[in-house]
Amino acid sequence: SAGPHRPHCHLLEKAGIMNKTKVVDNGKKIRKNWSQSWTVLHGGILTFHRDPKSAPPGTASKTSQIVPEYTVELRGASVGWAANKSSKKNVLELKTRQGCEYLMQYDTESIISDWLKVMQDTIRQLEVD
Ligand code: I3S
Repeated sequence: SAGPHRPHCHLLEKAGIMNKTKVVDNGKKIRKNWSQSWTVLHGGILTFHRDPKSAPPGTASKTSQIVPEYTVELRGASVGWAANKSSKKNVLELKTRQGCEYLMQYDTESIISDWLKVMQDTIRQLEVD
């Protein structure tokens, strides 16, 4: 089990490419802006990175363009399949305790299902911590 000096070392980690958009910001509905994102789950925090393609031309090297766009605390969050939130297939809806909502999408169902499972497990684990 996790000792006091190694918090969350038991939490699952995962990374991959995902399509995402924020849809609610602190309780306020905002316009969708789908973009591809290098998505990392680490220590109960989900980080969506900026799409390097959206960076202005001439912005240093590709590696330095991997910058966070949204960081999402999974403690107290909820996630599930989104119903009627998008015309796209395989869409997840992630709602944070702070009142933000994100849609996450990927055409390959097994990939998005794995993300759903790992986020649900993480949220459950954070409840008992
Ligand atoms: O839920 P909506 O408003 O139909 O979402 C679509 C729009 O955001 C659209 O952009 P405009 O704001 O320029 O209309 C996007 O291009 C679509 O991708 C959005 O719908 P989907 O079904 O792809 O989530």
